[in-house]
Amino acid sequence: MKTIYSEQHRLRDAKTELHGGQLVTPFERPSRADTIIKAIGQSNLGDILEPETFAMDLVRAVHSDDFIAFLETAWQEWQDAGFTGEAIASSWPARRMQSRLPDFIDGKIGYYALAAETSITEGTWAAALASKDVALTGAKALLQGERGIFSLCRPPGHHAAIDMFGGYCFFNNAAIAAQYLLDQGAKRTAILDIDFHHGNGTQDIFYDRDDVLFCSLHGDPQQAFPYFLGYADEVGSGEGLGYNLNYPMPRDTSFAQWQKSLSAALAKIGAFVPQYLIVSLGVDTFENDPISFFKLTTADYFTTGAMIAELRRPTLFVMEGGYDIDEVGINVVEVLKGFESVK
Ligand code: 7XA
Ligand code: ZN
Repeated sequence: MKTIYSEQHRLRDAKTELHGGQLVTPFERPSRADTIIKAIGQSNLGDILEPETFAMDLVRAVHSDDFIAFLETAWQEWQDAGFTGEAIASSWPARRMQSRLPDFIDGKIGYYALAAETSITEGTWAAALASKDVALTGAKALLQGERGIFSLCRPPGHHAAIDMFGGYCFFNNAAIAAQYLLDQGAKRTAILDIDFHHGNGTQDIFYDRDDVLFCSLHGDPQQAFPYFLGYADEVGSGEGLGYNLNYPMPRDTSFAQWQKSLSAALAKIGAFVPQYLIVSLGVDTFENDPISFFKLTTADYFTTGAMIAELRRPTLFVMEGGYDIDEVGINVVEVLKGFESVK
């Protein structure tokens, strides 16, 4: 299996994350990708390739123009305003207030942010652009006949909604790749999100559509970020009714329990008969992940990859979360090796 990877991810190197009332070094940091690419290199999985550059039209196909324009200039506007720290939202259009876009950057960032942990910094825009290219290059390889591809996207994407960033995400890499596959002629694409956190952004983008089946396995939003989306009764709307499936699970969920949700989601995906499968691959389901609460072990990731491969669909793995820096690489490699083990 080939890996698509760009060194441009390093441009996303925020110094601050609002966590537990403190500004800490972000959990989503460059060393995550270093660990993963090192493990890939040592694994004999296959070549590591640079991404191509794709047109912004493919980003506009899933994100609004005003949101994209905001991301492009946010850091400059923040600096122009005289703020000396990283750009962090602190005001929102809360209940019974107006969802109007303010002119001033401190208001604008609150309008477009879905949470406050994710700062915008110098280099964030460039890294986000490169990350979507990593996903799109992987999708193009599927079109060219590859059976499985790993797009080592950083920053991640699955929380990024049509017009919101947050949860360490700016562009929704998996959604951009899915839309691209459809635009290139696919009739149906499925997205399986196995990151610990609900893929609220992906759900938002495809909620009223029946050409993308979205299945997300995640920590119960009663207890876990993003808190305000990801419940089992969110099943799609309009033509999309029945094409959004959420599998929230409680604290301390073991692999035995998690695997049941995975089997259920895979059965739904199999019945949907997608031409392509995109996996939002987070390994923050790991037992030692510092910000999550499931109990998967390294060995479980191999089984997970093998189960996904049994669908026998051309599959693009798109990197999302996973914050145990020591183990994130091996856990990702185990998923990919498990996938490759099924012939
Ligand atoms: O998949 N998403 C992540 O891994 C990021 C979650 C961000 C949680 C921040 C909670 N304060
Ligand atoms: Zn996550």
